[in-house]
Amino acid sequence: MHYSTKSLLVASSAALLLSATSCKPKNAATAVSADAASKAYVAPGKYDEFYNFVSGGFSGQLSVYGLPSGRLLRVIPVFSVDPEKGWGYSEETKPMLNTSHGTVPWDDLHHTELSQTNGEIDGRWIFVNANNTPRIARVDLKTFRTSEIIEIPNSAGNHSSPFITDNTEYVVAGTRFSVPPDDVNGDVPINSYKKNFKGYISFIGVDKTSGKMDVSFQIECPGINFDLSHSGKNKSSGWFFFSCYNTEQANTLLEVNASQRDKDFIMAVNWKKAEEYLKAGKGKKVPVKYAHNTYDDKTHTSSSEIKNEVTVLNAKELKDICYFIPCPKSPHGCDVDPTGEYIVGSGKLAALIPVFSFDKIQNAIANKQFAGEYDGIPVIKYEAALHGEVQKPGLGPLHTEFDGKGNAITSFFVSSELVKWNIKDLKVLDRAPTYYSVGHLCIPGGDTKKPNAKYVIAYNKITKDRYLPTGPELAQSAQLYDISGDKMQLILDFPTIGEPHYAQAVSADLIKNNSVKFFKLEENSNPYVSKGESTAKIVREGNKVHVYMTCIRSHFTPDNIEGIKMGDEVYFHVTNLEQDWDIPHGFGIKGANNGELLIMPGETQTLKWVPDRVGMSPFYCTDFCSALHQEMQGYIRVSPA
Ligand code: CUK
Repeated sequence: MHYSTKSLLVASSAALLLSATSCKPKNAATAVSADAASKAYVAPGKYDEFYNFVSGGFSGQLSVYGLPSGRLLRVIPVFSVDPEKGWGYSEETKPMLNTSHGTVPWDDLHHTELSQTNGEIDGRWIFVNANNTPRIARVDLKTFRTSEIIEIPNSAGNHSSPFITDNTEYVVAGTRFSVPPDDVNGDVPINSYKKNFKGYISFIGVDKTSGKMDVSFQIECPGINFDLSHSGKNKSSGWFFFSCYNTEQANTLLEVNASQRDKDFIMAVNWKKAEEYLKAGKGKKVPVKYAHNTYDDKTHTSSSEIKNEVTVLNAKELKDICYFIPCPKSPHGCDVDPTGEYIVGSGKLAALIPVFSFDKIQNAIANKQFAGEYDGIPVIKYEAALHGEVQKPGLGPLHTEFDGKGNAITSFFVSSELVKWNIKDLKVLDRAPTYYSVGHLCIPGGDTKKPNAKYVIAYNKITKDRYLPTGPELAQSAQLYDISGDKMQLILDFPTIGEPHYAQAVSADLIKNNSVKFFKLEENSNPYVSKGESTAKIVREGNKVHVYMTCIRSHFTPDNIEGIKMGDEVYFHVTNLEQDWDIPHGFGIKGANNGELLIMPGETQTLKWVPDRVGMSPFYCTDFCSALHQEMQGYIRVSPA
């Protein structure tokens, strides 16, 4: 390769980040050990041991892989329309992509967080974030479908989310871009940043039974960027920790480099205390606009509601809910170990990893070991909060997961490796190259109280020379390492969809037996359901035509549709009468300007169609369903108005 590692060593730290792709570990081809294939091999017909939920980055979707095989099992559409699932095409799913800006049919999904009970994964839901138009979605792990999407007000670039408290009381979000609050006119000079821009963190309450979310409260903070976060656990339960950058509050990162300060911050938030202030009426209700969309598995419809108010606490006024802790150069990952005592901040441009102690933080607060204030918020002295530093661990630390045996594994983007180190004595124990430029990493349960440290997976940004060329853009990839022994051992590469950021993995036993196999037809309360072929019909209301249609192997009823005129809006309400596992039907019309449907057994979905010409439009089932699948078809006749 024409890259040189020497240049890395002499480059400035900022340039290091930019030149990340130039670092190619040695022995790329020989790094896999001899028994690797058998370790990743899952025989045909056998199930994988883990589900791996992987963020799809700018695809806006969530992918599901089996581990250790790396087999792609499903792509769950969340924030982007998806023809394969009819997501965002059917009238029933369109409202799920609604926001206060109208329909936003795309987003950038970075982080995944499985719901927890008592700090352990409970297998009920997975939460994911939309980075662009700030939203959080909840995916139901019984159906592997998106059940709910909530927009976050007073935010932009919802990066620091959707991390949860240890009993899933809240999904927490921190804004990446500070912006003028929604209730003031944002039409201000951009260089009035320091005066007008604020950073918000949001606590989105989750109903224990239904999982339904609502924005419980927000905390207004100085105008800095929140990057990542994690909940406390055990002793630090009730606290939340955020990494922050751009503490110089620069409105342009061109001349004033965002990383000019020697130290940015970790922000520690006492959310139990914040709850007390809320109860005591210290919250201020402010007008905002945000969408809240829910999908119902009985009516098979979704509804979207715009909410108008949020309760805000002010961090500056309430001096004891937020504390800053200095953290070297542009902290990215902010990870809490399984005991809840150690908080790891990963400064992207730092040559060390600081590890903070929850006990010491508490001590420092009690004894006012402060180094002054930042925008009215106490700053704890670095040394007072520090457990210690991992020295020379690698270049460009990003994220850390834990093995539950007292060790941490950190990803290094620039030096392209995973590094295992001991939390207590801060000694590096092992390092393994990644191919190349790893971002996030994942150990099953690796951010919970109970990691299952059989594997670590690295999610890489660059795969030059790892896969067959596919034009200018190459697949991004995951790499699976066996970590059951002392040394990390690479056993598998597999490509991912979109750009993988965070991912989580969980034992398949927690999820697989709860999987819904089909929807019960007798429970289908969609307003346009036909529960049998005898109730299929065509109803005209002015220029709207409702076709109540059924499908079952291997025909649609009705399959000859006449009486449609130019200027009509035709709604095909298609009910899949099947009551069997894995027998969806599809519905596509020639020239369809609203995409297609995919209808699960027992479900009703609606395709709106506005004919664009007089003539004959055939339709057919798009999902192979039986030997007579090719016969599953029909005609729509369109006549002049
Ligand atoms: S970020 Cu992507 S590698 Cu958005 Cu969690 Cu760190």
